[in-house]
Amino acid sequence: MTNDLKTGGAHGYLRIATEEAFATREQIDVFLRMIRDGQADQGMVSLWGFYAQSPSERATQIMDRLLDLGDQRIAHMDATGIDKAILALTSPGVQPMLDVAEAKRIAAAANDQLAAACARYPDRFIGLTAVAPQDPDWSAAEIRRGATELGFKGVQINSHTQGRYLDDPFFDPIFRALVDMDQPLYIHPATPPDSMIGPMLEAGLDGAIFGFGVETGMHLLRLITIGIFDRYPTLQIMVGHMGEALPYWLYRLDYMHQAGVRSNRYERMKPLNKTIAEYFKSNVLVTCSGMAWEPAVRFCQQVMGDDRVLYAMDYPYQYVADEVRAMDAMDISAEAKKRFFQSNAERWFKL
Ligand code: 1DF
Ligand code: MN
Repeated sequence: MTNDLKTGGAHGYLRIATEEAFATREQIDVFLRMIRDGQADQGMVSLWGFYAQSPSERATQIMDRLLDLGDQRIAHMDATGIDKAILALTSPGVQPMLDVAEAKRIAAAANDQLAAACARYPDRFIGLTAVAPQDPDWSAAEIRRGATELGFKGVQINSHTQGRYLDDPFFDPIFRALVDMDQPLYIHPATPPDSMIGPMLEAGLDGAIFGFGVETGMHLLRLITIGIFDRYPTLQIMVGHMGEALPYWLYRLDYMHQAGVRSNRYERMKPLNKTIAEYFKSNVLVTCSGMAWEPAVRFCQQVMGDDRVLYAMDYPYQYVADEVRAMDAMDISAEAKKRFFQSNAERWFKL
């Protein structure tokens, strides 16, 4: 990597990376124990059976980088011109853990560890709260603790929790806490649940290559079509990977949604206050994690507004200096580029 990527904003903007991952040792150890004891779902075996056990260069390097919230991470941010990283406990967080007391203990400890790292590097690290949706009331309290005591700026949930989706009324305390604290929810991908993963796993498509995006896009659509933004009009939900492909689908989604509503085809598909495309312009935020691709970024800016598209690197899973250069070189106005890299993150995370 050459040193042409500088932090400090002399080129006109700070680079704030909004989907950056860390892990804790005890989190990974529980994943490994669950795999060993036959308690892990197929997605966990595929994902963490690989990263936590493979001797390959990708797996060992990523494990080393995930576990570091110190000088190595800062050096890598410096080397790629990343001024600030918005950090979250890596997917699937503690969500697959069957022992709920253990899940809560590990999430709280991860939050404490992240808060300490943010205190050590206050101008470089920003935290998102990890929760254990298995216990929604505890998660609501942890969201409040994150916001009021730890200085965190949002919440990350890694898609489904043991096959349950956030549109289930069971999880409502989480949304109430988010709205009360006025913080965004980042729905980060996870491997699809066993009920969905079969044909993807068979083809090696269960992970970040495809399964992540399909499952997470569906999750956001479930929330929109159940009317989450009619119930909570101020709620903002972020998704990575250029909106998990949903922006590209908006026309068809709205056409078929309206056709379905008019014909009463599904009991739970009710009329909404807005079109799905309109919710994308009022309640959805998209980051370019894993998708440092100008045509996709500009398409999302065009359909959602350029105040709703944010930069992300997805360190350490996609640590590529040339991707930062590609985003720097986008043929958009200087003002739009500053919104993309800096001001949108400042606005929506209230930095
Ligand atoms: C991968 C990609 C893993 C992303 C991730 O978390 C992740 C991967 C476990 O490449 O296996 O966050 N990602 O967001 O693209
Ligand atoms: Mn990610």
